[in-house]
Amino acid sequence: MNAIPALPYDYPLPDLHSHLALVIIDMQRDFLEPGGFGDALGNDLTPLQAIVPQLETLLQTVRSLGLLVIHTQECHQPDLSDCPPSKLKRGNSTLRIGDSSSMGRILVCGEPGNAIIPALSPLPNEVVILKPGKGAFYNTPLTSILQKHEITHLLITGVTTEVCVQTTMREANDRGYECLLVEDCTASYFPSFKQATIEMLRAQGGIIGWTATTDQVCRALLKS
Ligand code: TIU
Repeated sequence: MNAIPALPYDYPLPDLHSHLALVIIDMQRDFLEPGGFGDALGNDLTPLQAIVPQLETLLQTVRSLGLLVIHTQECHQPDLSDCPPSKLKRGNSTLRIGDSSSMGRILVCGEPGNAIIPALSPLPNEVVILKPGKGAFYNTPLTSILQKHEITHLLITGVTTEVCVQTTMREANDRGYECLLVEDCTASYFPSFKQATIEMLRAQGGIIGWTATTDQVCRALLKS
């Protein structure tokens, strides 16, 4: 059986590549660019911007193999009816979800800042999941899309590692998916949180899943 060298041990690939999908979580202007939600929360954006080249490499490889690509966007309807009051009120930021910023209304579907960054723009044949929560399974059609495509294995990437990425990986693991987090294709505004997340996900014999680098993933996929 083909495998990706990974931690805590090799990640067994499915018999058919077509059962493997790439998930790219929330690589949106709102999280990566000045004036967006991440910036409004007072974060340093540079760790998130730094993963873009590796994600471009991984995306190119996955596209060349014809695998399913799933992008997610954290966003809400313009009337914010899908945003719980707790999420709306949380924090002490001057800019809140739904407020106007230099890139349009913060975390609202269809606004310029809510778009995926141009370097990783979805192709017309790729899946885009609009999600109101942190996890990509909550209040979205993701489960039925994965079932329709007979996906069993997920390569997970994106931002932020300990928030939407970790939540999604835990949700996927509970639903029976074999998940590998691509270490250098995920980032947090807090590098120590990224490191802690990587370690906790793969502890106890891969309690939530595996981790590997872009290079390890791409080499294994291209030779298998
Ligand atoms: N604020 C933060 O770290 N993250 C989010 O709110 N969303 C995602 O992680 N995508």
